[in-house]
Amino acid sequence: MKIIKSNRSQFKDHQITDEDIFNNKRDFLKKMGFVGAGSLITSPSHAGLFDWLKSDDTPPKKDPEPPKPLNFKALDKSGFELTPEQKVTHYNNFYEFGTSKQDPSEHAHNLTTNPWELTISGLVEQKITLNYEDLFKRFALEERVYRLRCVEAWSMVIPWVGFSLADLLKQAGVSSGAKYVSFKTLHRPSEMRGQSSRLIGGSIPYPYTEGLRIDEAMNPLAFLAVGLYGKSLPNQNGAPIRLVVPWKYGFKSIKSITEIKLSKIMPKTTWNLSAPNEYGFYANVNPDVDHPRWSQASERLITSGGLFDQQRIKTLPFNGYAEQVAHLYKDMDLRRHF
Ligand SMILES: Nc1nc2c(c(=O)[nH]1)N[C@H]1C(S)=C(S)[C@@H](COP(=O)(O)O)O[C@H]1N2
Ligand SMILES: [Mo]
Repeated sequence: MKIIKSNRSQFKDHQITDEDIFNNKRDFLKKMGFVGAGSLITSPSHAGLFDWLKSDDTPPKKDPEPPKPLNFKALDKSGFELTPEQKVTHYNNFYEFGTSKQDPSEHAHNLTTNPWELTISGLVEQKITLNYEDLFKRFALEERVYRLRCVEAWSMVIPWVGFSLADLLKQAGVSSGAKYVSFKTLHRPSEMRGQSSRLIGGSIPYPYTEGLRIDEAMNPLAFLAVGLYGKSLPNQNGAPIRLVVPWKYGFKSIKSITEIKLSKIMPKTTWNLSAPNEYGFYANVNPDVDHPRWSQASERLITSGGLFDQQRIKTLPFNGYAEQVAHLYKDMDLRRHF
């Protein structure tokens, strides 16, 4: 797994042009070893996410110190092929819009993402409310390529844009009693058809909620994405802001977040509430613990091939990020805490 980190501060603030973004992106793709990456990069005319960089009169604040490169290790020597953007945005799980893989791309355009409010509250030193613009301006954006491994045994390799969850939590200030973080998706049945019909949205309780232990949340891999493929997130992928926890099954990576709350007690989470014997709170990717109804030993990697002509690869403990996160669970029985 190649993970790249690039920081907005390397851009020359508001002087940047779409062409610069384009070239910069090509640079990282080259560094990542994606040869012939030309077909993968967004064309300059689609760099919507970064439009504010040009229009902003006041240059964005620079990081006080340059970000330290994280010691991410490649999963294999050749690196995985990025999943084509068309598949990342048209094969989705977002039950608020329907339970089939095509439902989100067909129905999520009705979602209003601007204006947006995200609050960080509970056991924090200072409650924070972010509006739509804050999501793109307040933190140094970086691109990270992570593999998303769904509990249904398929995976994709996705170039996200966003910032570390830890950056946000540090701004709010974690109070000493805080042990867990919970996340809530927007609840707006008028725009999310699955929230008002069990036939469409399945039998899970809404709003969708997820949670992490505080040390998991502070791990540098835990990421808040506001974009993918160099553009702001399409609604079906969780606009305007969603969590990405690459060492856990995809259902932990909650979409369209409006609320983040720090607490002393372990929060209830949507899939665990609906089927506690199938979906645990931790949900760490683990090839040795099968889902009660299927094996987790391998996965279908969604690449540029046809839907039924995909690469079958071995599933790795913690989805290949063991070096970065295994220490978080060193005293735990991972069969019991699945
Ligand atoms: N609010 C919400 N978040 C969600 C889901 C959902 O149904 N609702 N599905 C989850 C599941 S099961 C997966 S695999 C990922 C899929 O993300 P993607 O569609 O961007 O690939 O989102 C997760 N986040
Ligand atoms: Mo999933």
